[in-house]
Amino acid sequence: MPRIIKVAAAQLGPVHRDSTRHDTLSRMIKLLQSASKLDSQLVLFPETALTTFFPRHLISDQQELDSYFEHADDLPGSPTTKPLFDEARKLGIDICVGYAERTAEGKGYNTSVYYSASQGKVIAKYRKIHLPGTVEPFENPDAINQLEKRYFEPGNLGFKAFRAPDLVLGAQKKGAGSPQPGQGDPIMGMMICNDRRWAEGWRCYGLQGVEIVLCGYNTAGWAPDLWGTRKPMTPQEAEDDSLFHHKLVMQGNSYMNSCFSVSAAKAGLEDGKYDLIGGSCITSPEGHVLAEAKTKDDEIVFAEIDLEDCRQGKEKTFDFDRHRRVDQYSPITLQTGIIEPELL
Ligand code: CDV
Repeated sequence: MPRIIKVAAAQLGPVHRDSTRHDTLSRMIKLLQSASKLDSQLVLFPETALTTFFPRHLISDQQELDSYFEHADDLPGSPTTKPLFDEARKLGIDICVGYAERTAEGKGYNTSVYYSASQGKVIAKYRKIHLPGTVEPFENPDAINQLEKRYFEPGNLGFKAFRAPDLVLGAQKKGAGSPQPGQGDPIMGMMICNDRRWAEGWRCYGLQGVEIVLCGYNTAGWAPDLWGTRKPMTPQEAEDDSLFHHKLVMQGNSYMNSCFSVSAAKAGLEDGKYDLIGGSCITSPEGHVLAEAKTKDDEIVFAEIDLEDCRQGKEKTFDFDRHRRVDQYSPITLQTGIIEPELL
């Protein structure tokens, strides 16, 4: 039976250090309204959607740093974010939003939440697990920094899939006969930016039968100190490569876990000079790009998808139950770094 759902990535153009929260929220609401005209049921916003990607800066002014974080636990009820969630509720669109979270205990996380419009509340939260970059800035004064390890703790909520209610017709519910794989409400997983490059997270979701992975990102087009300079590149070549790697991991991991993925960029020249790639896209369980951003500005990327398309991979090539050999995979959880074979 088809399980059709209309999904969208809301790509944002740059949000600058001096952009006001009011302006950014207005842009996000406008994108939501555009997505609504296409009958979107679910809209994904980028990582740290509400602010500039501040971890590129070494910020010593605590007041400025605090201004990039959400301090409230309840985003839909917090004055700085409420209008977005109110609009989502009004339009009947689920939203997934990335933001910097400051907990009551003072810890910082790079977080995203999933808000269900029909429930009128956040039903799932994810905290970024693979924090890239460094604690201290690079020695090169011209380097593009990535200070996420300085400002955030590694996520502590795991890769926990969840079901989103009221998006597909005729979903099987608890207690209505024995559970049939691929018949219930859609199974979602969230990840944030750098997480998408790590097969481990995808597999954790794959093992929960994930059907749609949502991933917001801020990905530099030019960051030689971060990525290495063994093969010198022009800024354009570096940006092309960065975009290539983004699509490679979204397509490859969607295929290997038989799921759709939606990815949303914050794109363009942020803070006047820091280039972020675009390339927000929706990919299929067979690894194809179904829709893709054409600009590096505010843009809706939309596709109507049928979750039934996940079944082929999950039941054949990637039927985990029949084909996985966990007794041979121990290095994956026992080891972090590389241990090379002994020298000859
Ligand atoms: N925000 C990110 O996590 N960015 C990383 C890179 C650029 C360090 C990414 O994987 O895209």
